[in-house]
Amino acid sequence: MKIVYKSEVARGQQWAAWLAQHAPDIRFHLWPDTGDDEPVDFLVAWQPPENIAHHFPHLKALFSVGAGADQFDYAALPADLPVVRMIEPGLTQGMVEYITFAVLALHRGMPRYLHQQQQREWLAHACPLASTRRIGVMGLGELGQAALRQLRSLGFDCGGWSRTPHEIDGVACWHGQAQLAGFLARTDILVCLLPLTETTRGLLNSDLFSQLPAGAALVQAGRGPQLNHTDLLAALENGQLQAAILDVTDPEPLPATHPLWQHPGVWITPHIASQTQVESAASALLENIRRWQHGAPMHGVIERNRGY
Ligand code: NDP
Ligand code: OXD
Repeated sequence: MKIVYKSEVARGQQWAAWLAQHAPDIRFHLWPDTGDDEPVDFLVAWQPPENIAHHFPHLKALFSVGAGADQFDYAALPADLPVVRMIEPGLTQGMVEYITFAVLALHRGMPRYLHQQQQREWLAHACPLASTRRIGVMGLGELGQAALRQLRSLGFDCGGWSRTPHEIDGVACWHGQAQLAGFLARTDILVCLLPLTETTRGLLNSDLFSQLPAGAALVQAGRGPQLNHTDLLAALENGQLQAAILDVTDPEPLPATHPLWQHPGVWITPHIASQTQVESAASALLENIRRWQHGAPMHGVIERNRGY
């Protein structure tokens, strides 16, 4: 069994060390090294090399090093090549921590207090308890559901929206375009954990913001192209939104001259909400390869027709 890894070299060396210890039957190479003449079975990458079929004619699957797999140019991949996104507990826990931080910061009005501190202004505002703050998470997948479990444990009034119906203990669930308005109407803090697809591109726009209660807040940790920056600035200016915490933008990095950097209601982090953790990710990869060897379905295979 042979794997080629094509991403950050230092992390790749850690993957290699972990696999050497836990799966000595697997040969693991860091691109552009592909080892001997034996064919490569699996590629682990953020971006594959151009002409993947030429480099790896016998590839069994392409694994994304991240939870998202929207970065791939699917037209350039063999149509029958399984593409697998990363599902691993370290990545999930990182996102839970980020969403908890962001929701608590918005719940407690921290962007406003930071701005006040910069003005040396001592001014208290009323703050309701979590039980009366309605959180709405868009995306009820691996990350959205894990974040909701943590938010529920803090006592927030939790809701979620997905493409297909879900039932989650203690979470009011909505699904599909037809139920989006109902979900938005009861959401004070909106959290986006959606994959980027043709349907979710540009979804966070003026029309959507206008369906939230006035003075709502946004956490965007999905993908940059889901958010219309101009519409966000307009909603912040007219008070429809009070604040936003953005981990992803379009483009990335956000240009230094972009007005979002200066807006007192906006906090920006450079796409660090969550990162693949080497040990738990290598373990998840190994589990999937063992499943493939035993003819079992792998976890996280992208359904190309739905886009995630
Ligand atoms: P999953 O595939 O497990 O979950 C995706 C969820 O989105 C599902 O609940 C799905 O609905 C829902 N969804 C997809 N399309 C639509 C739609 N058109 N309308 C409504 N709901 C929709 O993904 P993960 O939870 O693992 O990851 C989510 C995303 O988080 C990633 O794709 C990536 O973009 C982002 N991410 C960001 C990181 C960061 O550092 N900022 C790190 C990791 C991930 P259904 O359940 O019905 O299928
Ligand atoms: C991911 C990411 O998809 O870091 O894992 O955004």
